[in-house]
Amino acid sequence: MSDVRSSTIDRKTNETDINVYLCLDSIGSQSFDIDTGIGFLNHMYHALAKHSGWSLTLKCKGDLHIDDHHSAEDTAIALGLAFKQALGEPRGIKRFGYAYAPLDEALSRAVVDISGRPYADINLDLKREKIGELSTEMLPHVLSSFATSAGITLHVDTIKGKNDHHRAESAFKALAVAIKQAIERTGSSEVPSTKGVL
Ligand SMILES: [Mn+2]
Repeated sequence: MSDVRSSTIDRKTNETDINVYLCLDSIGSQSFDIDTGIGFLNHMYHALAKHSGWSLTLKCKGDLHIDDHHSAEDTAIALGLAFKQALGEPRGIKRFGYAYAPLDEALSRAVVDISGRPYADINLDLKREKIGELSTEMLPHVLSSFATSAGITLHVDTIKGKNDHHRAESAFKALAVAIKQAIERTGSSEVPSTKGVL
């Protein structure tokens, strides 16, 4: 069980051209090369990767001349696919993870189940129209797109916070810490389900 879990995804459509390299087992040797074309989204993916213990390369050439929608959505889909592929059959992992993460006055909670059942309930309650060049409406959409393509159940709630940058960042950090816990190896090779399959 010492092998490193990693994946590469290339996803090209008429709207975006995306390359992802993800390594789930990078604590102590993490590297990041994240360029979605949207600064605040880079910041969120960087926070997610850093606090999950991942190494992440994520490059997107998208149709930002239209708006930020396709680039934000498609990078989340590609990252979810990379996550699912890197994890492979979910044997010998904790499966469940939950965490709270603060950022100054903001506080978020994330609960994940590496269930094979795509479901997301995301409540960030952001007030601003945009943070940097990212429409705030894309932040819950990014998290739910990630959960759907990763095939995980995800609940994220921002509980407190006055500053939308802080609210969003605390949500991604909480998700990161929850995921780090859920994908942690137990040392067994068992599938963590009463069904025997996930
Ligand atoms: Mn920040």
